[in-house]
Amino acid sequence: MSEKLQQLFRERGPIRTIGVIGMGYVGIPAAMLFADAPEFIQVYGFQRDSSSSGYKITMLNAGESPLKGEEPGLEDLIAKVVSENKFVCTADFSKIAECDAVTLAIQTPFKNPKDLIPDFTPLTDGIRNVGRYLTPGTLVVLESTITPGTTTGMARAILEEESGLVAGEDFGLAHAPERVMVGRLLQNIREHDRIVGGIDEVCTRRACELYGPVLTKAKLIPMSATAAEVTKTAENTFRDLQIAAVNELALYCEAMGINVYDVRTGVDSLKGEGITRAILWPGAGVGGHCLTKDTYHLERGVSVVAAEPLDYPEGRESLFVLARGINDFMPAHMLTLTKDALARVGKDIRGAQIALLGWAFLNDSDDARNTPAEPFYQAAVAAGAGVRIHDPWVDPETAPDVPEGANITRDLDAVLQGADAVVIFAGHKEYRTLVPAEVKAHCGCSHPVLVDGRNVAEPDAWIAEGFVYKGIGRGDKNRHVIDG
Ligand code: SAJ
Repeated sequence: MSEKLQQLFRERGPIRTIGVIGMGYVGIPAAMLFADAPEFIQVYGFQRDSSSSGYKITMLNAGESPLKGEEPGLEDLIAKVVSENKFVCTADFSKIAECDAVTLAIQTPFKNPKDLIPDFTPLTDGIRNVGRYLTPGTLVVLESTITPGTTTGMARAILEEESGLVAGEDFGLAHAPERVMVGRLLQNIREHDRIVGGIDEVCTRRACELYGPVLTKAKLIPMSATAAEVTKTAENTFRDLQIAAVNELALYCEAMGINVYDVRTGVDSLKGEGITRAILWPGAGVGGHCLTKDTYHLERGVSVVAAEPLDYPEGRESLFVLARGINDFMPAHMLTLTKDALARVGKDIRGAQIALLGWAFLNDSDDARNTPAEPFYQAAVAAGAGVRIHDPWVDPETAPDVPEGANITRDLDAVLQGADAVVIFAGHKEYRTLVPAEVKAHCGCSHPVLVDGRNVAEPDAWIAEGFVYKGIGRGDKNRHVIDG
């Protein structure tokens, strides 16, 4: 433990001036909550004045939020702290030299989702900028989701190289992973327990001083920086694992001819101290930018942070990676269900017209990042089907990675017109009220197919209307007698 750093922190006194690097959906609410805390007197929001995101500087300094979508309380809070001169957004990174603490909330996306390697460039650029202006006695905190070993490895090396200072001696270094969800950013920061991991106890304590004032209902959970990195990646890995477990159960139930939702109700009924089962919901797949990548951060981490050789069952693949494989299999299973249903009425996938309902990866959301509908779309087109996409939430202009030739429309009737198969990928509320007779009229054939990936359709109502029904986990209905 460093006496020198403790002395430097004592000389600095309490944290008063804070810098937040990266004015995105993590950095902006974090900066505003720091600015609104009476303990702190000034917060700088650092944002590169680039063509793609420089507009944020002007908007934030005008007290406006550059974030899309509803974020309760954020717009008012930005206006408040700007009017009180407690927050300013700037591209002048030299002001980092004035800060007692600097946090980095810069995303680590995949360069290419296919190769599962994160693009750390934006983050390393940010860390390099901090290093350039770092002064003794400053605390640096990484909030981005990172591969375990990054804080004490790559981040520490860059900061020391750029500043000529030594982490843990001249400056503090910690990891405090963000746990925010779009739509409830401020609430999540205030109310989710905060993992705070320093490279040593002095840094951990200083980081607790930084985050303590912004928590309302939540508590601080101190640990080492690497344990904090593992916590963040593991909490999403475990959620992905839970989803994979219920997806596998759904596949088993289909094969055994039973209803997975009956089984789920039964399993979920086992509640009580230490015996509750965390059974989640089966579906058409797992999208988003958290669960699709954090498992691979954890997997890379265990090879990077090799304190001891990993002792693991000989020849067995990682359970976590297997879970990813099961979740990534679900769109292919949706195509199998579609093909099987078409075959029941003598149709082939080749030449079939498919209405794909729901491009977003989440119910009632416009977020389409890494949507499981995309691999389904690609495979269906490759199999010779025509696919029209409907989503009432996703903005076709800004949706990421929309495949070449695909277009997303909000005109449901047009997407349903002449469809041989209606395939539901997102559980949007609009799809829960579809009327089988109306959908069939648009499809215009005697036995359209309905494939329900999110349990939004009541099977008997659709079967009675002459649909060939298939549902994830609905082994009790997937071989029904075709009416009419
Ligand atoms: N999904 C299922 N079955 C489920 C739950 C989700 O198939 O039972 C699918 C969803 O359809 C979606 C994907 O998984 O395609 C991810 O859903 P999600 O609810 O996990 O939403 P995310 O990806 O936004 O996850 C975020 C994470 N939050 C942070 O990283 C801070 C995650 O840790 C949260 O648990 C999750 O939000 C949440 O609970 O909302």
